[in-house]
Amino acid sequence: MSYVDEVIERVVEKNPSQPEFHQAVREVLNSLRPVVEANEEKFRKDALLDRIVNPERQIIFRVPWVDDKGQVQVNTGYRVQFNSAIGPYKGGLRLHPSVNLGIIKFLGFEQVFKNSLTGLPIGGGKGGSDFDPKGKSDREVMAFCQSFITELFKYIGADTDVPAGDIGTGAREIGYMYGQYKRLTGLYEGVLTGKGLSYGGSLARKEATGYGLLYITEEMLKCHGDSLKGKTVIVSGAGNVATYAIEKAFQLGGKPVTCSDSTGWVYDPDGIDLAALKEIKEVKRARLTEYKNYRPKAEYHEGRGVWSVKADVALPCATQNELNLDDAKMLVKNGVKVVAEGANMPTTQEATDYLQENGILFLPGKAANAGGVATSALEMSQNSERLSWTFEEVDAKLKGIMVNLYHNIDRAAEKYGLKDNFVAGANIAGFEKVVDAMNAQGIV
Ligand code: NDP
Ligand code: 2IT
Repeated sequence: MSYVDEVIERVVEKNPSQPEFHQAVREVLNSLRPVVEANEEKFRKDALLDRIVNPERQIIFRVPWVDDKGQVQVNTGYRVQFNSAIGPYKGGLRLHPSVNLGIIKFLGFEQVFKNSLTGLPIGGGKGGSDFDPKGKSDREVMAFCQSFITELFKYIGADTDVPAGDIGTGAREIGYMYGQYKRLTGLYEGVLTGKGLSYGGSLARKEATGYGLLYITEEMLKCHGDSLKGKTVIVSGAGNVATYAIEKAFQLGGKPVTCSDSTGWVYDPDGIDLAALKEIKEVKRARLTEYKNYRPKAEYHEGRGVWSVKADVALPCATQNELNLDDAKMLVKNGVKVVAEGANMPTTQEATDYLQENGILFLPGKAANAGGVATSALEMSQNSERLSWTFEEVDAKLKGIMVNLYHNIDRAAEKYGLKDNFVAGANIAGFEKVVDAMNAQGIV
């Protein structure tokens, strides 16, 4: 049996009930076959893939807090410090009831390669909790965040592990966590990114993931003799990534016509009303059902359905496995040319295969959404030098990183005779740098 198959088998056997982790490992290792098989004995002897799929450290802890009725609630907290070969662990904190160890491991594993692709010195990690911020008061969210950090502060630091936002963790949560970290340690340091601008945050971090997604999509289109101008864009999600993907899509001359949340979706043929979306989600923290109050002509539908709308470009920006094989078939039938993942692993493996087999230009999340973590690394740089760069400076750097990243994955795919297979290109290019650093540092 090949070394790749052996490792996949071991991962499945040793990590039962973690289907998302298996899925992420399978996807990466399958596309590494040409690299590994060219030097299989060395990879096996050094147990390189075994080391890559085993997190350096996994921390699981109790998070007790008191709700507004005086009832004690208990959640589980996680931080998976996956790989520090190229820098301190870096990656977001997800707060969502669906969080479990397998979800955090899939995200941490993806993060290792994504962070490598940014070209910046950041290793991979991820964390979070099964806490659901939805419907909680500010005080309850603060109580949870303080309790969460009261345990996690022992394991993080500006030069060791730097968490940030993800689903359910935005500026409010990062603020409460930062305050508690500072109180416990007495350190005013860049231990978290996505901070508010008044206490060490970076301009353009909020926008970075969505903007970066559109920068890389535009660069890919440019290299294929096309552009976003005049394109109809369908977007899922209505959170941080989706909102700023919609904003940049407009700025580049596209027309985003959909967005969605976990209860329903909006189709606005005139283009999404961005001001309304921001007010509903960022200010009121409300449901998309409210969108019709702002735009009576728009359609609101319960459930899912964004992928049924005819468009040129599809941007899944909500969560994992939200675009399945049936959706992929619908996209192809409707003439979609590009799918670029704003979320982490939003497309199932079967759907990815179908899209690629049908000539869709497919940009995987670990490349397409790397602008967020890249800008987090820029926030770390600003914190280290105790300076703040302008929005324009950060945005220009972000754009440069995404353009370089595109060419890097494009070259890697071409090198192995896989032109336009950006899944393979991203996995190979991300992997090569991490492996080089691991080899140089010996068996650690
Ligand atoms: P937010 O919490 O800001 O928004 C998430 C959005 O997705 C919401 O509209 C939410 O709807 C929807 N959603 C979440 N879970 C589900 C679900 N199980 N089913 C249906 N809809 C769901 O998160 P972000 O925008 O930050 O993150 C979105 C994706 O992008 C995630 O995959 C994240 O890992 C990834 N990502 C985020 C980065 C960042 O910088 N924030 C960077 C790179 C990737 P509702 O509010 O109803 O739950
Ligand atoms: O998935 C991701 O890359 C993020 N949630 C952002 C991580 C970060 O450290 O900014």
